[in-house]
Amino acid sequence: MTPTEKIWRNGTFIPWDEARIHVLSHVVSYASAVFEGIRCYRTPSGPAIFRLEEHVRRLLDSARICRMDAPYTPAELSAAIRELVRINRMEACYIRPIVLRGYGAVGVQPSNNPIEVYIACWEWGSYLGDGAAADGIDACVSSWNRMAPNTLPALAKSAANYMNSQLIKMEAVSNGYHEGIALDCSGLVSEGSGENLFVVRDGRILTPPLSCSLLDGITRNAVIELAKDLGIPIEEAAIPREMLYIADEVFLTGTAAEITPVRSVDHIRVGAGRRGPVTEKLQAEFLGIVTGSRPDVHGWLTRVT
Ligand code: PPE
Repeated sequence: MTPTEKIWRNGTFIPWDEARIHVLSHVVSYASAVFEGIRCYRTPSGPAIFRLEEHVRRLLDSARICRMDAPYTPAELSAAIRELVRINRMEACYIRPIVLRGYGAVGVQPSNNPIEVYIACWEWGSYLGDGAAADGIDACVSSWNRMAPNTLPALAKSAANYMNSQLIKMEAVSNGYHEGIALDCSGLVSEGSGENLFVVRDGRILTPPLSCSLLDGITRNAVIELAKDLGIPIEEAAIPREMLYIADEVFLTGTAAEITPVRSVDHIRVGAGRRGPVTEKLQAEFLGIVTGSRPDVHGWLTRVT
């Protein structure tokens, strides 16, 4: 990670190196934080943030689910994010707002710990490796499930959920895969450690519904809209594990991963074992819009300047 100049903290810009917290901050022991991941793209008319409003809304929704009162309005947070990108003179970057419980009392009960908001940005290239977008990645089905309902809130992008993601990812990587795909607690396909999942079979696209313990991904939603634009049938449907082995195409979506094809699952080739035509079409639409070479018909871009 290459540092940028400034980080936004509770309404002011501070130098990157000063964005520190005490080791006994509540968040360190108890993972009491919610966060976002947002991309800003280089376009011919200057840097533009993808679906800023939706990301800010999800951040505040995550905070609400975790009973954290973030003391900023959506408009204030959106303005801070744009200003941060401007101040750091970034053309394209990844933006990470974090709402956390800080230093105060120790113990699970967090009401005497201040809520602090940070926003950082930096340059972040390919999430799943160079060449992943064109060549696809090798994935496995994880031995770790996504969280069961009534354990941790999957719809909240909460730091606590990411120990589950880390376990999925570390297991996958240590076994030689690029990524792990988790099943939900009933054994149905849920999502990747940091991405939503889609399968293509017989010209139809399927993706698991929110009831399968997944993050309501903003890229997922964009892909659903783009498939509709392209006239490709798409639906939310429960996906049994073995569907991954007989799918024509499988791909993952996320802010960091964008749209990444999966070329094998558990060493079983997916389709022809390379990026499929539906995935490629959706990638072209998506990248065309975010980089400004195709019209932003959905109003997904917010210019920074
Ligand atoms: N599921 C999970 C578990 C997840 O972490 C992400 C994003 C998604 C789905 C896709 O959501 P969206 O970005 O709104 O399309 N993962 C973020 C963080 C990854 C990380 O390693 O940090 C991301 O892509 O920014």
